[in-house]
Amino acid sequence: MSTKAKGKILLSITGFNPQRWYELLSAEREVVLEPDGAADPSIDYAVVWKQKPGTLAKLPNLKAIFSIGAGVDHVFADPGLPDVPIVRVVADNLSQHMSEYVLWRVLDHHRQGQLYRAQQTKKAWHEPPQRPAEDISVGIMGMGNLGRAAADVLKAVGFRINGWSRRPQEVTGVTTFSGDSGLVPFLNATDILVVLLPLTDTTKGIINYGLLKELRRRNGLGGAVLINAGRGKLQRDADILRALDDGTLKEASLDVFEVEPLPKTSPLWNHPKVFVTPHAAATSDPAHLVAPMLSQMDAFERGAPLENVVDRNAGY
Ligand code: NDP
Ligand code: OXD
Repeated sequence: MSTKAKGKILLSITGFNPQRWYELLSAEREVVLEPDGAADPSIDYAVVWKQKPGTLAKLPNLKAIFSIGAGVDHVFADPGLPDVPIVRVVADNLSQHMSEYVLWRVLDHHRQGQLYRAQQTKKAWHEPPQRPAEDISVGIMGMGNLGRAAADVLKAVGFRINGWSRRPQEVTGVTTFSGDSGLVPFLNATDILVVLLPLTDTTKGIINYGLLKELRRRNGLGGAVLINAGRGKLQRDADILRALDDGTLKEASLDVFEVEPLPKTSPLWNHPKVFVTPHAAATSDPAHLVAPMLSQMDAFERGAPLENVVDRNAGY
């Protein structure tokens, strides 16, 4: 098929430079960065990250929207969203990045990284007690592609794993919980909480003080730990600060925040018990993600169904 016969792409990205995505996509298809005027009937696909609200409503012949991330809350944030399939990223490369982040943060809390960093600044030589990984239960909220991949890696190191999802599921070597009725039992059995949920109407604000109170605090870690790499609006930053300050939480690793970039005035930046990363747990790499996106478009044009299509009712 010639380049001309292939459907045209609108690349609509805010927050970072789209150049690499543009180069790789345009190697095979015509790509534009802004719709042409009030309405652009020539566009077939939109490849987006936090597209400007209203942009997609100007594309009367749009056939599908491709999110360049696994999360799609940024797509749904557009009130003029057309009713076409939304495809999200499911890719080994992304799962690998996320599993590395989760393993890194779990091990750092488990092996007392905060304590050793503080000791080093004081040149203090003190060896705290050590517990084996099997004494610690890591609870993963969101047992989707990323949660299950992280569970595999943590299991291999020896941690006990609990998983919580919307619908019941069975995962080898994981104690699974689901739905509203499974949430408190899941939390009561969890020492380190890893959040890998999507942001939806149901999950917004779920990581609040009441939820953190339900975490187990009986183990060699010296308190419960929160790791959030899902979305910032799942959590209430103020509740996390309260929980850290009154001992409900021992420590937190936060990759995502209610407002991003995290405002310079946020007390989370300087909190001695908080480890901050700038929404960088698993970065979408165009070198790995553009080829499968283009293959999907080719297959779709040959009549195949799209894969990894978001369930609009569930919101993820
Ligand atoms: P999936 O859609 O594969 O998995 C989502 C999981 O969350 C599923 O297990 C789902 O349950 C569960 N879930 C959704 N809603 C609820 C609910 N109301 N109650 C209980 N469980 C629920 O997503 P991914 O694993 O691919 O990605 C997860 C999220 O990670 C993304 O949405 C994104 O926000 C975030 N992310 C963050 C990145 C970063 O750099 N910080 C990078 C990439 C993604 P069920 O299995 O029953 O459907
Ligand atoms: C994603 C992200 O959703 O990077 O993929 O946050």
